[in-house]
Amino acid sequence: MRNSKYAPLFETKRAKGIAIYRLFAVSIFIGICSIWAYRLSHIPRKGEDGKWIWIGLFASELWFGFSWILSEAHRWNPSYRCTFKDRLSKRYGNDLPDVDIFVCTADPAIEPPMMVINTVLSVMAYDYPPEKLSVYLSDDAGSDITFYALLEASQFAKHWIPYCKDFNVEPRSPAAYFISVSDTHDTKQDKPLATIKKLYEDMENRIESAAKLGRLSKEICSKHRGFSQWNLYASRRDHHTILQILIDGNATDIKGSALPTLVYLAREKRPQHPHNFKAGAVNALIRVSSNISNGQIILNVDCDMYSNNSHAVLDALCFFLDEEKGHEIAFVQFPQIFENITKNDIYGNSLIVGREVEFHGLDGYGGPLYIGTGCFHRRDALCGKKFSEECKIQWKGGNNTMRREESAHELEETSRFLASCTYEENTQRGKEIGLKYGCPVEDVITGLSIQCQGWKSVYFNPPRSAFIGVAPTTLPQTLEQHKRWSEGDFQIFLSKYGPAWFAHGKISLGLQMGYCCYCLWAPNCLPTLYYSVVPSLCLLRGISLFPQCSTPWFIPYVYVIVSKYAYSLIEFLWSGGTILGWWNNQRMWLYRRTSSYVLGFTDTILKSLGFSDTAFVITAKVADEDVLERYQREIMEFGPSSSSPMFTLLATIALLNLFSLLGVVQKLALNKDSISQYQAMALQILLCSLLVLINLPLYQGLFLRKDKGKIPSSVAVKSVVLALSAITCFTFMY
Ligand SMILES: *[C@@H]1O[C@H](CO)[C@@H](O)[C@H](O)[C@H]1NC(C)=O
Ligand SMILES: CC(=O)N[C@H]1CO[C@H](CO)[C@@H](O)[C@@H]1O
Repeated sequence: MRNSKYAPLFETKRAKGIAIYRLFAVSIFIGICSIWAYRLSHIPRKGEDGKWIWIGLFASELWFGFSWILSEAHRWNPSYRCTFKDRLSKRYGNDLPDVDIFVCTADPAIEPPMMVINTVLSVMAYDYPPEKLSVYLSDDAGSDITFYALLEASQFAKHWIPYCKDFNVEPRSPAAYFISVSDTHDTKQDKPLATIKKLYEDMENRIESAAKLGRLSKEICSKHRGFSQWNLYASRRDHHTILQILIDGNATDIKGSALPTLVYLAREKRPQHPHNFKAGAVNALIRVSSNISNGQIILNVDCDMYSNNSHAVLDALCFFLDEEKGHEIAFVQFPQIFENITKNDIYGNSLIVGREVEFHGLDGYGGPLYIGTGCFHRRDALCGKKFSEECKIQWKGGNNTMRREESAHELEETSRFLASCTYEENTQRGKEIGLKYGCPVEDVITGLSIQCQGWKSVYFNPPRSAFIGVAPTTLPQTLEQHKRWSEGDFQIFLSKYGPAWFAHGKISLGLQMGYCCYCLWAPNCLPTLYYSVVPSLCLLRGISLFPQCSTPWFIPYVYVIVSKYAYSLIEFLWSGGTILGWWNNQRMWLYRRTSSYVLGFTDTILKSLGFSDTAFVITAKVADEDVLERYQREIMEFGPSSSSPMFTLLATIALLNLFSLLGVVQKLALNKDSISQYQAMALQILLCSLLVLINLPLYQGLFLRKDKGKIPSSVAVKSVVLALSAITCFTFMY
């Protein structure tokens, strides 16, 4: 018995075989240094062709080498976690803390109410004492249809939660569960299953028809006093606080057991007050929940991510409640897993290397980033408290339960003003307290500042995923998402929280490097653009930029290229990807860098010079049928918003390389003597051919396809003209 008191609730393991990896990394580093040495020692003399071209190439390679060094922070010291839930239950029994769950939604058209309530139901059904669980939905659209859906869900929950517990159902999102049982038939459950499914479908019908109609009938509105709050509602950007406790502490399910508290919140919005997007919504939830349930642990999920594991709360608590190390931990981040990924992950959206490799690496240096969803927070830390040894909470003994005794109605009245838009004026909220404002990736900057306050974070990636969401299904959506991320991360780099200087001395060097890796996504566009355009143009003019096969300088290039790509392939396969998936991922690497990051970079620069303003684009979660069909067949989707400058850029670069390669082939065919000249340029030809090969789907989209997902002809014409004029200009210059 005495021993069990000292048994930890979680364990951290270091990776095996790390020494071999480090030796390998050192060998690549030597290769990179040799490449730099080659560039430096072979700068063309004054008067020779291409001195500036050469220097540009050197700068790019310097940058690539430097980013590679930064990315080693993700691989040098990985760690892995596991939890002991049985010890937790034994030790804490009835003393488990209150947990508040925040679900955020922002637009009923992009995030359908059915999806939202499936997320809500899945987290309400967690395997956790229901009287200690409170679920808050923040609806930034203030949509009465979403409210209606949540009201329906609160009724359905009275049947769903006991059903889940009786039959040990997984996953606990009804939609996902019904899909999963439709193939496996269990006769013992048959009748209850049929009953609950019927209830769900009836509810779905009612909600969908209301959503289709776009408004609620008088009959529905008369059912609940909550609807009267919409009487004064002017518009999505102009309304007072709407707050409704749909399930309070006294409600019970059909079997007489307690239910989790359920709260709907649409914070006040006025056109003259900035609402600060999701960060503003979460901060309003933090305040309102502190008055209603005040759980010391907060789980934050996006409305498109349902819980796939009803024990995830217990997993997270194993970290916070561990007697030895738990008090240092500010947040526990779970990975994002997407169910919409096709087999070969055509848009590289599964981010599996990030999930299986990079975040484990960050964890080894003091903790992963906070990525906005699937994350458990300690309330104190999220509210800006500095870490100190006194932060230890006495979880045992029950004095952490601050549940209020007032009635639901009184609580609503006293909480409402906490969500008003003037409440934050002249306070530290949005700066030091809660999520930070003014950054498109409010989550990352908030996580960084928490870590800078001395807290640690934990990355927990269990074999069975805890949260499952949907990823974008078209190229424009994917690129748009990456634009926002790269822009936000770069803003953090330039801000007063920049991981390179602000964080210095506050977090470990490895973590600083790890953050910089993400924060420097956007400027990556410059060397990548250079590398994918200039060598190909030079090829046309016969300017050689790489060492010949016969010189020893050729070796470091080949070694670095081959070993780096071979390693990345192995890493990708090890993370669970396919070979074609890796190839697609390389393409997306190029596309993101030559489109999203370019726009992210220029926007950030313009913004810091004061020319434009932050916009927050939500990624769509629904798609047309024919778009989905093409997605499932892994055909790249360029439409319909593909008139954006991103696609002109991509197409122009692809065509430039195609023309350059065709030019070389033509010269070789016409003039046999040039073979020896081009032999000397083997690496350059290889680079250009690979660029053409990886761009094949783009050429198809430009010239061969007829469906709606192809690149519009206006973009095709524009990019042909641009590519040809670039080649002509270059020919004149050199
Ligand atoms: C989701 O949970 C189920 C069990 O309910 C499990 O079989 C499945 O593998 C999980 N999904 C993922 C992506 O891990
Ligand atoms: C939003 C979205 O695109 N959802 C799709 C995810 O993928 C499944 C099957 O692969 C589709 O049925 C969903 O419609």
